Amino acid sequence: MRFDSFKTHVVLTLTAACLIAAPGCKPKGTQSAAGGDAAAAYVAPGKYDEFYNFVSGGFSGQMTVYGLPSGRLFKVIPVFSVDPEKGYGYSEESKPMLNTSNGFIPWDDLHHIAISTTNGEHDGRWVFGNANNTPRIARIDLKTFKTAEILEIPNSAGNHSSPFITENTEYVVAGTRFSVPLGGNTDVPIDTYKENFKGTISFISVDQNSGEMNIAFQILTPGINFDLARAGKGKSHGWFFFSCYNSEKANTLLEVNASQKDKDFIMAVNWKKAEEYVKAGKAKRQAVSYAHNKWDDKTHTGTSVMEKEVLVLDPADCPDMIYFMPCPKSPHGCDTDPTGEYIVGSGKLAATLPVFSFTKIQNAIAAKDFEGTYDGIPVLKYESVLHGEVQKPGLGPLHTEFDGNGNAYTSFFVSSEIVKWSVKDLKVLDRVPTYYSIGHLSVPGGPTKKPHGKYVIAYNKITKDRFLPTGPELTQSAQIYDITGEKMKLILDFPTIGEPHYAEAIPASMIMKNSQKIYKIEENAHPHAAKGDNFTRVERKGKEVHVYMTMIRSHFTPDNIEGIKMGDDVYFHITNLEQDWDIPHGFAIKGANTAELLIMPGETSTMKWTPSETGIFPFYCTDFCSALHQEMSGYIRVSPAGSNVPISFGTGKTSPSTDTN
Ligand code: K7E
Ligand code: CUA
Repeated sequence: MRFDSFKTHVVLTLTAACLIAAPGCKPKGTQSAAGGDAAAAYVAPGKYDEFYNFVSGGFSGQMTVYGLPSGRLFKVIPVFSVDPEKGYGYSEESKPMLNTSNGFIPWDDLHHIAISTTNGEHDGRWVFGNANNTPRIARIDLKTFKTAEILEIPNSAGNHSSPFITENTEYVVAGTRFSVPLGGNTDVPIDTYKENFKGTISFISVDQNSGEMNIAFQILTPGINFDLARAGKGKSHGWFFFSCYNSEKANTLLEVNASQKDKDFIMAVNWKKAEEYVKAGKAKRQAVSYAHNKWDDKTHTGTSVMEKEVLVLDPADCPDMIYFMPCPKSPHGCDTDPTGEYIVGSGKLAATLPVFSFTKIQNAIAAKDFEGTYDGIPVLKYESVLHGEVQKPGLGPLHTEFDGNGNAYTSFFVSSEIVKWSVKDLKVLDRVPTYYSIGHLSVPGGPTKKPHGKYVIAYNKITKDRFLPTGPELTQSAQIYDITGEKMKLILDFPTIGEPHYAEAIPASMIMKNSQKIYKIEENAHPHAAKGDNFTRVERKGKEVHVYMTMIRSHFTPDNIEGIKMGDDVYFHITNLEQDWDIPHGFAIKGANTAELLIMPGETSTMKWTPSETGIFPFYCTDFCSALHQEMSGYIRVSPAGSNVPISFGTGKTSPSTDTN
């Protein structure tokens, strides 16, 4: 979330001097802003990092991959935004990945990621990310670090509470940030919010072999806003918890109108029960339209299909499926501890940090210990389900992560710090300042049943004086703290891309052993692949010219092409014949108003080019691939529309010896 309005609100409504000075005021007795034990983050040249850190790219729409503890950037994975560096969203094959029911969308805002788990522990298969703006979930394959699938979510507007996964990655779950009118007539006055606006949460099934996602069912909810969520695990496996705000159902000036009530909610969903209702035929079919985009590693091509239907459960038909738990003031993060017994709600405007007990929730439900209902849904009594409150933890709690030793780490935006506390007795154990105004935080394995621990990383909203200035916008940044001792120790600042929100870290050993080195050329099933120089050719089909080209160190075949005419669309289908790790070739042609192509070993990729004038257009390889990379180039001739220059093509037809004749 962006915090501008939140800050204003806090300054207006709370009086603590520290708040007005926020962001960046330093709690007493903390170490100085500079320094830190940088040696602890040092990874010597040629040595590997211990963890991969998958970090959301915020408004860049991408996901980034860093090493921990070095903070070195390894990769920007293009997900929801076009990326000229890799030709993503520009190559003909990748364009379908960004298709939606609103057409091709070149940008989105990625806030949260989730690494797949088995039995509640990281398994290193996939990482999921959310598109916050035009609601979608992406699945990235961790063998190739490529976006393998993007599924749009209908009946959603602002897919913030997402993606969160169940213990065995049975489901990826997504809650809508904005409630909106659903179904047939959505053209209604905004001030009919209370009658007409509804929320949904979506349970997206994941095929355990292929990873393929499908919307299993949606649950209709009252017209509130969903912020974040977590699955239960261990004893609470089968349940899901969502933080909700705007229980006031305000539709204007939310910073005031959605902060009226003393408490909002955490919504507890019994998804095993929901599954039973779906099986029993309680879900209604609803006609909708949403894009389902899949990448095929064999054809090196994305396809986009419009899905037409979704199953919706209405809680009115499904008793004992969802419950509300009161949670102080506008909860943001909602995090379950490694045992699954404790659920931490972080009320952004609250002075305490409530911790709920799953056992008490179950007991209260069994005893029908309700304080009333909200839109027909039972509301549990706060005191009955509360494990306890962390007293005076800090100001503006946002998110909580866990280590494997019974400790929790909560980020505090307003007081700009990480606070370590004991889950069992709720005592504050330590606090360190962050520079500045931390949003999310991450402990390696923090959301799993078996956290890997060792570090906590702060993803900050404001950078101020931490790095060399770069004009009005400073780099985004993160900070790493060593948590192996009793006290947290700052060991490194590192810049990040976009605005980082949630991130997860996983031991490198769980990923690197599976990392794919090449695509096998014999498995290339692209319909336009040229799997050897003898398959290269140029074919005219009316106003379309198809160039079937290969690339290998250090030439293109063909590299001289003639017979293109004004008014033609030229499709370069280029196959990289290399079968060697880390030898992509690039392709760029003068005047192309798209991007380059960056083609992996064994892959085929297509660029569409429409010449805008006659003449000779050079093309070249953009990735320095050999000592003769600079020689890896060619020419294409474009003649006037009526010209009778025939199609011709070749490479090395004119050898240097004949050239001297
Ligand atoms: Cu940045 Cu997860 Cu969108 Cu909190 S949210 S910070
Ligand atoms: Cu191929 Cu440079």
